Amino acid sequence: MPYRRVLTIQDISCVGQCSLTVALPILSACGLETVILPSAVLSTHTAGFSGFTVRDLTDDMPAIKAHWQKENIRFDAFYTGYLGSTKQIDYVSDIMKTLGNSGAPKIVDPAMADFGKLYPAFDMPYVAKMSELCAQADIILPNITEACFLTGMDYREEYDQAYIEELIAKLTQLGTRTVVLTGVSYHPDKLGVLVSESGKMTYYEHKRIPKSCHGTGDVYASVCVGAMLKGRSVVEAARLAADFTVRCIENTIGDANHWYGVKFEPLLAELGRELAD
Ligand code: PXL
Repeated sequence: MPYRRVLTIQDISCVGQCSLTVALPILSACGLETVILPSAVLSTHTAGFSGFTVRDLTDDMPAIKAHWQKENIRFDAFYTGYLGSTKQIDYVSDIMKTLGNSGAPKIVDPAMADFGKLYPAFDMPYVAKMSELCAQADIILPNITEACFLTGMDYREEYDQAYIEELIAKLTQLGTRTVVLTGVSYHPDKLGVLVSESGKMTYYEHKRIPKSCHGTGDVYASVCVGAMLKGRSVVEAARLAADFTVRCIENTIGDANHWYGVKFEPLLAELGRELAD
């Protein structure tokens, strides 16, 4: 496999095992050169801590991009996650349009919502901008809540295959060809991921661990991106990421104090071996 350079744009939550503190080690363990562009710096993530600090880095982006351009720095792939503002999404879109090597995929995790609700920092204008970013992406990785916000469909806790297929159809109408929809469950003790590639759907079902852990969306997306950039098909990458995320949750649930993220680090060497050339 060629040595590839990926740019990932998401926040640094200093404490909380999510976003860049998950993406950087995971992509590096996959064997990829990982360049980061922090969208914001927070003292912790926003799901469960109170009084966190936030520094939005939107206004730093144009100068960072200009410097990279002057140095002729280019990327083989882009992967975006939790972003800082609607204005920032325009900058991110411009970076992806101008700093890619030929064929560099644009992979967007529209990290903005879960369990039927937007994260505290976001509102409907942000959702509209994120839909525009998804329209330009080659691959998007929403959960069901995010898919509902992106498409305007009602969020449901209980649903059938027809509902999921309608979600996928509407996501595809946004303009992206490949959708990796996470958190799809047709049985109470099972969970899965649905991959749609130009309308061809593949569902991978795995066991559901009866506890949800924060940060698993970021672990999932990072492994999936890492595996795709290491040459795995989207379906293979989606499976590998699901299995890895399950192992991370299993490695964490015995520790009641560890509520804010998953203990993924002890499993990184295993992931590196799975994706070794
Ligand atoms: O894991 C998604 C995420 C990323 N970054 C921040 C968050 C969250 C989810 O709540 O708060 C700052």
